[in-house]
Amino acid sequence: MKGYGGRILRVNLSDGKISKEEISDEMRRKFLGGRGFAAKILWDEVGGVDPLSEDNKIVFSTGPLTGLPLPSSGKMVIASKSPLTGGYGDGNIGSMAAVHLRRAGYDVMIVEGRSETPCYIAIQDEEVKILGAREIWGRTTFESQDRLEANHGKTIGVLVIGPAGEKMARFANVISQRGRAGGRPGMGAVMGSKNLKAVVVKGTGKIPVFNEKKLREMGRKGYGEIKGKENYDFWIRQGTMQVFEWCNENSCLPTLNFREGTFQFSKRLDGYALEGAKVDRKGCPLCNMQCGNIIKDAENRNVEMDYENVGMLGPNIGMDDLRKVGVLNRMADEYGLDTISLGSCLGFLMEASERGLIYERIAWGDLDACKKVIEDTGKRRGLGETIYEGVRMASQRVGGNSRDWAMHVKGLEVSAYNCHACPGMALSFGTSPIGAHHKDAWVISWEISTDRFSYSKEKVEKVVELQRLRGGLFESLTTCRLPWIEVDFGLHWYPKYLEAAMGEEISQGELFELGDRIYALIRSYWIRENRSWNREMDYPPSRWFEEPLSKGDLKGYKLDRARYDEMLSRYYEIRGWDENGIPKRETLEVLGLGDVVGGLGKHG
Ligand code: PTT
Ligand code: SF4
Repeated sequence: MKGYGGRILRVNLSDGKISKEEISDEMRRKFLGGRGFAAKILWDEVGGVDPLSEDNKIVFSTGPLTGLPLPSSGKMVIASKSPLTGGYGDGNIGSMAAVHLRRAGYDVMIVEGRSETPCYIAIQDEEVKILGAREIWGRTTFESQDRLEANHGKTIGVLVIGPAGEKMARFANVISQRGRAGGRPGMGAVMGSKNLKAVVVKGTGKIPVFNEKKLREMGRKGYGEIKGKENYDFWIRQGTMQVFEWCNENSCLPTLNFREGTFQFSKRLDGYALEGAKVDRKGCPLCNMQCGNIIKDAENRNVEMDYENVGMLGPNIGMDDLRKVGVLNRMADEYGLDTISLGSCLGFLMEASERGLIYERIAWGDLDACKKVIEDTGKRRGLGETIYEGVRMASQRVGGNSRDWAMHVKGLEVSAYNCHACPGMALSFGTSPIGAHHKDAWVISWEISTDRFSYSKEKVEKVVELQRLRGGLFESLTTCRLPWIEVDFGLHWYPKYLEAAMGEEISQGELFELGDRIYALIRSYWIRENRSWNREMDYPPSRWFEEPLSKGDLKGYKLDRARYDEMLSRYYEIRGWDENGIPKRETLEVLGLGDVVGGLGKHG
C-alpha cells in the first residue's frame, strides 16, 4: 500500500537491540496511522505495567499524510501508558522529527526497555544508534537542542525532554524546535524513566505516494486556498490567542483556579496585547499559517505564546502581565513541563495557600514564587514535590476539601476553558480519551453560538461528531487540524489527499468508523488498565457542579449534575457503550475489534 514507508522501527534500550518490522495491511486499513497505530500497539503490547517501569513503551507515530507537501502536515503523535492518568495518553507535536522519520522510511518508532545510563537515539536513514547523553543530561530543552544540532547538523529533527522529564514529573512533556510541545499526559516522564533524553532524526529518502504529481498539485491548491481565506490575516496576527478576548466575554476564561470565567485585567493579556508585544513568528514544518507567536518575556528572552499557555499561566493564577506570563511559559518549555498542567498546579497551590492548607505562602500572581515552584518541580523538592504528580495527587497530599477544586478529569488537568456554563464542553472534557484535554472536541464555540445552556441530545451528537473528526481523523492522518478549524479549510480535501497518497478511496463513512474504532479501543484500554473503572471517571471536576460563578454576566451559573448524567448516558448510547461507559461486545465486533472482548476480562 502506498502512502507509507511501511515499517516500524523498534529500539530496545535495555539490550540495545534495534529491529525494523513491517506494518501489516490490516493494521493500515483498520487504524490508518498516528493515534490509530499508537492505540493498537499499546493495546497489544503494553498491559498491566507501571507506566514508569521499563515495561512501558513509548510510541512515536506518524500517519499517511505526515511530511507530504500538503498543508500543515509536519505533525506526529507521541503515545504511551500515561504516568499521570494510568490510562492511554498521547499528544500531538509539530516537529521536523515527524518529517524526517517518514523520509527515513519509518511510519512508527517504538522505544522499549530502559537504558542504564542517559542516552539518546540518533536515526540517519537506515543507521540507528543509541548514543550516550551525559553531556546534555540535566540541561534544559533549549540547551540540549543547541548541543544536538552542533553534533548532528542544524537540519535534524529533535524531540527532547528537560530536567522535569528526567526527574519524572508526571506532567513533563516533549519539546521540539524550542517551542513546539506535545505529550501532555507525561510523555516526557516516560522518556525520562527510560533514561532517554532525546531522539534526533535525519531522513533523506522520498515518502512513497501513489500519485505524486496529483498530490503536489492538490497540495499547492490547498496552500493557496488557505492563504485566500477570510480569517487568514487575523490568524497570522494572533494565532490561537485570537480566542482569549472571546473567552473573557463569554465567561469561560479560566480564572483563579477555574473559580471564575472572567478576568478584570484580560486586556493586558489578550490577542491585541500579544500583537503589541510580538517580535517574530514561527511554527511547524510544511505549514503556511504558522501560529507560533514570539514575544520578549519580562527577562528579555524569546518565548512562543499560545492561548492555552496564556490562559493557564495568566488569569488562572491571577497573573496580569503578558511578559511575566512569558517568563513562566519559557521556563516550562526549558524544563519540559506542560503549561496547562503547570498552570493548574500553580492555581491549586495558590488556592491551597489562601485556604491555609499548606504552610508555604504563594500568592495569586506572584512571579517569583511561581518560578521557584517550576525550579523545584524540576528538582522534585519543596512545593515541586507537592505537585510533581499533578493536581489529583496534590489534592491527596494537601487534604481538606481540595479534591473538589483539583481541576482534572482522570488525572489530566483541564485545559483553558471554564465550563460553569458550558455543559457540552464539560462533556467533551469528561469523555476525552486522554483526560481533560480540549483537543478531541472543542465544542465550546458551537455551543455558545447555538443553545448554550441546554443539555440537549444535539449537543451530545455534536461532541461525538467532533471527536470523530478531531480525535479520530486528524490524529490519524496525522496533520494539523487548525487549517480546518481556524480558517475554514475544506474538509473535503482530506479524502482526496489520502487517495492521491495511498491510491485508495476512503469514504467519509469509513473515516467516521475509523474514529469510532479508535475511540472504542482506547476506552477498552482504560478499562483494562483500571480495574476500579466507573462512570464517574467521565465526570468533570466538582467545582463546576458545586460552586456557581460569582462574577460577570453569568453570575450564579453552575452545571447541573443530574442533567450532565443524562447527557453522559446519551453519549454512551451513541457510542454503543453500556451504562458504565464500557464498550458492548456487539459494538466491538461491528467495529472489527472482536479480539478486544477477551482483554476486557470481567467487563468483556
Ligand atoms: C497540546 C497543548 C497545547 S494545545 C498547548 S497550546 W494549543 C500547550 N503548549 C505548550 C507549550 O507551548 N509549551 C509547553 N511547555 N507546554 C505546552 N503545553 C500545551 O500543550 C500546538 C498546536 C496547538 S497550540 C493546538 S491547540 C493544536 N493541537 C493539535 C492537536 O492536538 N492535534 C492536531 N492534529 N493538530 C493540532 N494542531 C495544533 O497544534 P498535546 P505543537 Mg501540542 C510552547 O501536544 O500534548 O496535545 O498538548 O503541538 O507543535 O506545539 O502545536 O492553544
Ligand atoms: Fe503548527 Fe500552527 Fe501550523 Fe498547526 S497552524 S501546523 S500548530 S504552526
